[in-house]
Amino acid sequence: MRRQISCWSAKVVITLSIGLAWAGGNAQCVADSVADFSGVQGQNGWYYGYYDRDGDSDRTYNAATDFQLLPEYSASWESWYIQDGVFWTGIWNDGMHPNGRTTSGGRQSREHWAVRRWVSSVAGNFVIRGHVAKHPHSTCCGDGTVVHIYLDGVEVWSGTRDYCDYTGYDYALSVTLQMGSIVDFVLDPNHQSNDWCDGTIFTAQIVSSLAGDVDRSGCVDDADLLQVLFAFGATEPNDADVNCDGVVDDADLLQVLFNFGSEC
Ligand SMILES: [Ca+2]
Ligand SMILES: [Ca+2]
Ligand SMILES: [Ca+2]
Ligand SMILES: [Ca+2]
Repeated sequence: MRRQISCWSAKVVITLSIGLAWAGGNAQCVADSVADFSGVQGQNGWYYGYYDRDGDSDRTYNAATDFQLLPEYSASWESWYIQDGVFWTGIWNDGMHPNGRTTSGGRQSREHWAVRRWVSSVAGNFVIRGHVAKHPHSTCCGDGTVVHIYLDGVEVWSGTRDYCDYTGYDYALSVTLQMGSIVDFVLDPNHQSNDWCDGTIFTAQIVSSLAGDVDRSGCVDDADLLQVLFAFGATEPNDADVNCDGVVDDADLLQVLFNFGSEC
């Protein structure tokens, strides 16, 4: 692969005159719930909250009025929570936990849904993708959980996580975002409101709808290829990290090549 890369590099450098658009951030990977996670509300556009369903008269999640911020963060547990020891409700880098009417460990019987919120800093067509599974620290019990994604208050996707499914599944959906669009990643304890063993991995990436369009010109072409080649080996956040795995390498180059000419 490296031999091919050097050939490509020589070819494109010699034959092309390119105007590169070096934008800040990563044009391919707009947001990542795991990499962006922090103990600061609003950092990188992420907010950590919950929905007090038993305190809501219509028991229907309204993103505009029912979202509340989780008030506490534990640096040692690297997790957001509310009233430790009173509710299980919490959010950490790759997952979350709800609280249910049927609960355990001395927690209060009350239905809370965990809500991880992202406020869009981009506009256009994107893909939201991620993984859902039972958390490895959670034993096999309970009735599983339900995950939802709401875009500007409208549920656009939902899935279930079975009580003992450690393998889980990937999801992906295409969306159109506006600047300031609100995307809520929501975990509810399932219809029985039983939170036993409800620790759930629920990750989210917001990525370009056109893989390989590094400079977001709307087309995958020489300019994108050059940008990947120039950044080859980079491990800091980089536009050329097409597959959003934190490094610019062969896999990113392949995605550009596979999609070369798309939308041009
Ligand atoms: Ca409501
Ligand atoms: Ca449950
Ligand atoms: Ca492009
Ligand atoms: Ca990569």
